[in-house]
Amino acid sequence: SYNVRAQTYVVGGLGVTGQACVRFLQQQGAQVKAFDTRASVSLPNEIDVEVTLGSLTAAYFDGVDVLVLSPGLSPAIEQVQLAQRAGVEVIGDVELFARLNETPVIGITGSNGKTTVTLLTTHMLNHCGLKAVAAGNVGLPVLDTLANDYDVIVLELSSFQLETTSSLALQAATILNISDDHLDRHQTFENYVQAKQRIFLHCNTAVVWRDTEHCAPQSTVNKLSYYGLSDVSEGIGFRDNAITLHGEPLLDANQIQLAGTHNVLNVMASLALCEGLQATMNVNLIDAAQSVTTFKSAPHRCVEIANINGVRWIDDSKATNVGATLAALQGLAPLTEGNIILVAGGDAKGGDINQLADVVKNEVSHIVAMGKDAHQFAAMFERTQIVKDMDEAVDYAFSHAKPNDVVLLSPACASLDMFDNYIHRAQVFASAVKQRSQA
Ligand code: UMA
Ligand code: ADP
Repeated sequence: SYNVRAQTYVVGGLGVTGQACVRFLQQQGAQVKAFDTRASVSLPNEIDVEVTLGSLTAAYFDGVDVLVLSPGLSPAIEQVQLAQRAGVEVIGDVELFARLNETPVIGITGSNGKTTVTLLTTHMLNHCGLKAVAAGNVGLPVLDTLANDYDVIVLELSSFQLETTSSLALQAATILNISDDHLDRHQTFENYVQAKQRIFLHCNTAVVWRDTEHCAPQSTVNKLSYYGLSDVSEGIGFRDNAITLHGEPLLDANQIQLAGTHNVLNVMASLALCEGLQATMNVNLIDAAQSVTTFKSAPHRCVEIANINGVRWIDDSKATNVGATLAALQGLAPLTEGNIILVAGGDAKGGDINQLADVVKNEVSHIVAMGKDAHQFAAMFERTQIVKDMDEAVDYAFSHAKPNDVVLLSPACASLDMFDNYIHRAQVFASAVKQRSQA
């Protein structure tokens, strides 16, 4: 087996992942030092490690065996190039985990729905009496799961994490969907798809949405398990407003607490992932399906935060790409009597905002756009108002919304040009709405 102690490591990046790597490697008794590309980093007191900020000298990698790179850092940066030229192996924290882990793992990637499916699958498995934990991109660094005794680990994997992972064995895995995202980092759509496809490299059951492109495995897997909204006798399907398994009804769609068709698909994917685990452990799919009735959405994903004079204000700040905003508009339109006012903008990360054009024309009365790529919304849709910040956006929406309208914050963009993150963006939105409601 892989001997951590025998190697000398550099940890690249000191965010949540880098800190977990330093802690873990030191506990294992390995030699570790770390770098961060930023001018300063703040570390908790208990972490004691040699840190180099900014550029590195060529000698920095002398005697180093492995660079564990954080997902937020591109393998193309000069520090990583330096390591590669020095013959240092470059891996991510998920690869390190994969070399040491002996617990069954489920893997989930995709442009949208990862966190929802990760949390829902974990909820289902816990409900079935297994000790399951959600980890990875969802927030808990994977290495932090190794100290505990779990029956199964449910891993949310970003394209960045998959890029530096090569030996991760998965009992069941899925690419939920693929639409433009992170093109600023992956350069081309094809590279982005190839990063996601790495999830199937050592996969037992591949869970596949039967009605989409790019998501079926392009490498060999043991078993394929299909799901989708069609009425079918194989795998997971849909008939008479119910999710079916091998043609038999499993769960009435009315019992799903999450809004929108995309969430029916999320439930299906989660059920199929649980079914994929049946080869190694006892999972009762009827129990798993029943647990959906008690699952609530994570915050900032199409959640109503206020109803003021008949206008519903919805926080979908987690919509950081075009695919998520499309799903929100398509999901909300049938449930909205009045108009939808869309609050959007930020950093489009190279994604194509024009993909929203058709839905926006049919479903949206005004767009209020802010941030770096606001002009892209204005170029797509005539009734777009560009604003300087969230306060001005909420003001504008307030003065234009009529009873039965919905004001939807679903930016189709990352928040980082104006806010700390999508949570901060949601908080600024919510407090602006609250202020107006009290005025
Ligand atoms: N950074 C630098 N220099 C460094 C290190 C980091 O500039 O030396 C910057 C990065 O460019 C990035 C930020 O700091 O803007 C954070 O990067 P990081 O790699 O340190 O991130 P972590 O704090 O370790 O968090 C990461 C995931 N973040 C990213 O991949 C950007 C978290 O997912 C994840 O929860 C965590 O590991 C635990 O596994 C967040 C995310 O935004 C939710 N993910 C992206 C997404 O979902 O779209 C991929
Ligand atoms: P991720 O972790 O992939 O970002 P989340 O579950 O956090 O996914 O949801 C992110 C955004 O995508 C939210 O705006 C949510 O409403 C939307 N969304 C969730 N599931 C899907 C899906 N299956 N297809 C398209 N959009 C989705």
